[in-house]
Amino acid sequence: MRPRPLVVRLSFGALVAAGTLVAVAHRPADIRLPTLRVPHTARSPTIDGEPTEAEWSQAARTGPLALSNGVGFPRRAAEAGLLWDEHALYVAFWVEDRELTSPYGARDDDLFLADVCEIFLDPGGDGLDYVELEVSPRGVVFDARFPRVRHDLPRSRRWTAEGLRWAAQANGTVDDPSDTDVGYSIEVAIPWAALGDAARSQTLRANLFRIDVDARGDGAYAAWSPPIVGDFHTLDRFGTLQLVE
Ligand SMILES: [Ca+2]
Ligand SMILES: [Ca+2]
Ligand SMILES: [Ca+2]
Repeated sequence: MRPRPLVVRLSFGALVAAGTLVAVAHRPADIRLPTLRVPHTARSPTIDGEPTEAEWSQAARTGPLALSNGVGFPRRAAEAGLLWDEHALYVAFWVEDRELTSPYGARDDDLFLADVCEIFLDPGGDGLDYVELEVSPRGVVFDARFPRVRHDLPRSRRWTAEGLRWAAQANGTVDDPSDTDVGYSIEVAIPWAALGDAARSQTLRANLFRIDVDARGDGAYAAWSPPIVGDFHTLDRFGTLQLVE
């Protein structure tokens, strides 16, 4: 959730300081906000952490998530796919990771300090009442609803997304640095009812993230729509999901 702001800000600041060529090429205004047309699915996928159902082959795909400072891509790729039906928004992640790490075991733990995939949804697009969902390679979930940006984290994370279903499947061993892992996958079903009235529209603002941490604690931060600054809660950098038939 909080991508070590100092590190990310420093890296972007260093680029700006290093030369106008790089800085000009990656000004936030130059990186367009993405839109995805998310198809309706007649059959809901089985939420078991293995996004292998035929429905997922019809999903809208983000393509490889980019580094969150907007400059290039992480060494280990991650991609998300989305579907919807009358009940829920379905999100899958396919993640490469050679070193799975996430020691957390309880809902709403600080999953964002280790390997994790994150979904931010701002249904009304007004920067208010937005939702943050995270799932770790162990299949632990974090759900928070913020009345406004970064407002009162302890209180915001006490919120529970009613009816949320999620699962993760690790291809490797989590928190065992003695071997080399392959990655993990995630499936999430987010009921529209959990998102409130603003979600009952054909478009919603959203962003999708992946944090890849190694055993030394070094992290790589990737996004569907790079926030540019070192903060995933940069709502004006969110992309748009269009729900189509
Ligand atoms: Ca599945
Ligand atoms: Ca919660
Ligand atoms: Ca990792």
